[in-house]
Amino acid sequence: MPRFRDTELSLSPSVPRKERVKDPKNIMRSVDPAALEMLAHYKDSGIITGYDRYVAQQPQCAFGYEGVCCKICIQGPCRVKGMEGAKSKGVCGAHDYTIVARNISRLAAGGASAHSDHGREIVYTLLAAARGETGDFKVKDEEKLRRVAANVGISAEGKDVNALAEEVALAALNDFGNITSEPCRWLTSYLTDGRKKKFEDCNIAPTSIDRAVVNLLHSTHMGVDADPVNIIFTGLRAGLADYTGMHISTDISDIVLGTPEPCVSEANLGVLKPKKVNIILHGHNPMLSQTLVDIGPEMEDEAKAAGAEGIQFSGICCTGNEVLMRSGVPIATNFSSQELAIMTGVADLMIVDVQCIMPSIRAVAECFNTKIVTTMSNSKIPGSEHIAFDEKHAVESARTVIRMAIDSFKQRQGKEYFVPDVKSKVIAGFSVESIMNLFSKINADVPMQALIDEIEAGRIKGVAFFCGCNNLESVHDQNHLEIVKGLLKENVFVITTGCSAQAMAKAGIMDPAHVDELCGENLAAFLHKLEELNKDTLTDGLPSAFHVGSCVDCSRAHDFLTLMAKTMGVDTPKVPYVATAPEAMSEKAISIGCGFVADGVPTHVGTMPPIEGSACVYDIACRIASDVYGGYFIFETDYAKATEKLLAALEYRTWKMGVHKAVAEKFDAPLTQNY
Ligand code: MSK
Repeated sequence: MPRFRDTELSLSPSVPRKERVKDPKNIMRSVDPAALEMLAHYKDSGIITGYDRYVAQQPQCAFGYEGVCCKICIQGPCRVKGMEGAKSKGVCGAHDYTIVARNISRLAAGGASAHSDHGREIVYTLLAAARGETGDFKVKDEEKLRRVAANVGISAEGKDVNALAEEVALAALNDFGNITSEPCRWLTSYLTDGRKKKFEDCNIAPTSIDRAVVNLLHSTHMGVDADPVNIIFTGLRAGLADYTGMHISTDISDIVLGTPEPCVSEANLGVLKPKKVNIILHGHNPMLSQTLVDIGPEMEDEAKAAGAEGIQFSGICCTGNEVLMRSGVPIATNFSSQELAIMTGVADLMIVDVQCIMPSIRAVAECFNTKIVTTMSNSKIPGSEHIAFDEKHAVESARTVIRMAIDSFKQRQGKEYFVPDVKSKVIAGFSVESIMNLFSKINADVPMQALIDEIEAGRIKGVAFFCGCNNLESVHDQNHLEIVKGLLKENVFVITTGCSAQAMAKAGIMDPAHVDELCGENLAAFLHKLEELNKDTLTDGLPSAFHVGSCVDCSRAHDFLTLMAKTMGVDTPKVPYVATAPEAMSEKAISIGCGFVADGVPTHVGTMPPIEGSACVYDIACRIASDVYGGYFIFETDYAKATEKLLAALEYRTWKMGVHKAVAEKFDAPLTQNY
């Protein structure tokens, strides 16, 4: 057992920068068999995808890659060389550490604004529903509304459902623009006491989401904060603003659309049906897409009258995850391969909302018979059609979109298509509530104790949370799949969101049939026991990895951690829990990572953010963060090494917890809270 924290955990990635550049001639840019079939089929077609554009960008600028290119004022861009020491500075005199810290923290601000603005849109929908301004949405999960109200300290007494919903919506909006010095309610209501104190002591608890982002942009403006520790910790505050925005999104989405329960579905391009009207739902905000799915059945006859066998919805990225979790809509694919879904030739219409939508889809769609429809005022693509989402006319807009898709289906007839016959069975829909329902069959009073007992007995090594994107820099899906396989074999309980979950879904990791082959003996036994005890509600068994939702549902992963900590009677940095973003790509991945580090979690990132240009900032992220918050970053691009590092982090925590417990028992003393 590790007696001291392995210092290798926080050292530089095992693969040097030079070797991370992919061989442009190697077309094996994915491990997804459907993606590979598509790329091979269209090899000589001249159609350009993200896989080609990544190669065309090589070699990428090393200054930008390492984060030492400063464009914050217009004297720049300034490029500095950290290895040359203090003599290499920007025009204003900024060192490498100031430049790298500012650049990376600004990425966290971008991520926090994306997640939280998404949350704000959802809150306005609840507010409109509560005030009777729309008949298209209502409170679907009243129990969740009451639970959320209680969590954030709103009394439900004597209030009807709409009055309570209005109060919850207004309280959530207050977290965006609170003018007092009180920290955000959707943050502090969900933390351990230890975390609350830590964030207060370190002054990183945001008082409002908008202010945290504005404050970060101000402090990283030219000539303001030059101290890398201060800048990075301001970035962590943005990470906590991101946490707040994600939590609001998840809570309010559950209230309006329903809290997910286990469901059966499928994933990969084989879910597209040539003889049906195929509508692909892509982006992150689920409101209009869920409306489409809900009214789909009543539009089936119109589709059939047009000669189709019906309507087939499928999803990409996190809108796809949202409709999978609540309605079992199949996943077409994930981020890197979004253009390939259009290239099947059977996608009649792709409706997009916000985030992770490659602008290139419109150009690819021109080669096929696919209509691209944008829906949000802040997210338009030149040349595509726009139908503005408005919570008061959602059903009307959804009908219009479906009719456009039916028209597109008619025009597609007789045209060539190519749909790889590749798909996997998926069991998804695991909210924290639904996982606790499963666990409650083992321990009705304290459901989480069921998992803690397995960990404390050494049968399960801990929990790994997989999240984040694809990154065209890496081999599509490979890091996700290799790391999860490594951890499952070592009996680690896995929960996952985002494109990571979609990579696993496509690869069959969410098919219960593969549990015995993928999981270590102890983990498989635990899953089978849960299946047996829940067989009255689980029709198709349990998967090896639990899909807990979309990007904003990383809040569910925070809640899972907090619940573990509270059940164990410790603060989060003592919990055997790790997070990984094996193919991180977006600014949101950075803000999510900052939130997990602040929440005391060893957080692996499998693609390099622009941080290597400053040894000082690298050290703050990997070591100083650990000393202060208990959580830290692990940057490692090699999946085998990353697996080892994640396991080492779990083993260290389990070992330390065992020692502390033994001491507490021996001396009949309270369990130490040190970590
Ligand atoms: S969609 S943020 S590529 S997970 Fe949420 Fe996937 Fe990352 Fe977008």
